[in-house]
Amino acid sequence: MKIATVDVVVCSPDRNFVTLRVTTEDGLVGLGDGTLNGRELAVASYLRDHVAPLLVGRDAHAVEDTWQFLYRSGYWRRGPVTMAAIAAVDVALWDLKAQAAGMPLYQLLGGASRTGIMAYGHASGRDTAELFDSIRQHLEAGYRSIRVQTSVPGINAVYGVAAQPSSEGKRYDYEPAQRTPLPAEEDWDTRAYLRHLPSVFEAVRGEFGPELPLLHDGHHRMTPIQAARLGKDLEPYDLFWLEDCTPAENQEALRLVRAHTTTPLAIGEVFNTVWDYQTLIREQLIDYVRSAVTHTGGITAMRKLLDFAAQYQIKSGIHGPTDISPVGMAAALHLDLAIHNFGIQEYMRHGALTDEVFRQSFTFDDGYLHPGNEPGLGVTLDQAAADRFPYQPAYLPFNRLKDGTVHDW
Ligand code: EZ4
Ligand code: CO
Repeated sequence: MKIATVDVVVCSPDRNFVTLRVTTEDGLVGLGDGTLNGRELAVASYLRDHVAPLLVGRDAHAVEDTWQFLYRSGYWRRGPVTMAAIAAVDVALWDLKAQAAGMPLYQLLGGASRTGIMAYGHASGRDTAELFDSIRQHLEAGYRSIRVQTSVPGINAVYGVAAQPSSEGKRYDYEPAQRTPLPAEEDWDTRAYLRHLPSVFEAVRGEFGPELPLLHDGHHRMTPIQAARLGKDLEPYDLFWLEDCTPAENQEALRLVRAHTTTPLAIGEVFNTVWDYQTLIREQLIDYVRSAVTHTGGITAMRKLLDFAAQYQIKSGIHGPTDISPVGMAAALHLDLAIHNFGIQEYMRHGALTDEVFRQSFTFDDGYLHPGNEPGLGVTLDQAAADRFPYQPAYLPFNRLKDGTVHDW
């Protein structure tokens, strides 16, 4: 199964996506996702200029060998651009192998370990009434686990909160990347946030009861001692997880957080290799691995990372925002279905334009996703549709403290 052509499709239906398309001499087409939010063209160039020429003529079946070749032979290791590019190749090759086998990819990963993949959605509101509406809409849309983000009094723009309430007839669509030539500037005050957030969870538990799994994303904005306090303050509300409480490239920081709270911790959406997790996993400082298949070297690397985590009773919580393309989502779903230590899957739903470009076979029913049973990933790309949506510059916002200091995303 020799690789005949390798090309990169950059398109922007609803938002930017980088897709790798690998075609074999017998005409099979495999897809991989290399989307890196706000840095899309860097991955596109890495793939087009430095990886595609190396792949033509190689055996598409050699998934492990190709991964090792790209990781080791480039000399420069790790980093989000490199690992997104390797992920795109890896997922495209797994797609091809499963198509050649005539099986859905999860069968090649060991077969299904469950009947469905529990998913969580993103509810948000600028106040309690708006937040409750958003949670109800998610429940009606079939979600059975909900991430809760809200505005904070005194802060003008908070990440994770939709600017438009979904009750105004618009589809709820929190999309942090703005289609502007410069990143938007937001503000932040950690003390105000720490004071306000527990009252929000108290209100949500009061309205929706004790059973509904609730999650929250701290987006790396706390120091270890602040995160320890928030974890303690949220214990009465029984969170499924508190995500990205500190900037975790300092893995040791989690020792302090862990020593003070039993709120489960999830970390890793900005990580890109197993090395970012060494201390976190070996010392059992987290409960969920948040990496995306798309940003962590693909199925091959994620499988090894999650097998390592499994030895320490740490589960998966694969990153699945809308900046993971339907190709990257499908890869996550096949892996979710196959691994034993599955935890939960993030699922935000793409917009209608994205669905015009990417035809998908996965389903979402009563809280559970399933990747479907088409051979391969089960996703195809409509090139004519992609051509209608050319790349548009779009950047994630950043935030400053009251005195003007740039703070963590
Ligand atoms: O802000 O994917 O948990 N999910 C998240 C996401 C991230 C975006 C950044 O590209 O934090 O919404
Ligand atoms: Co997050």
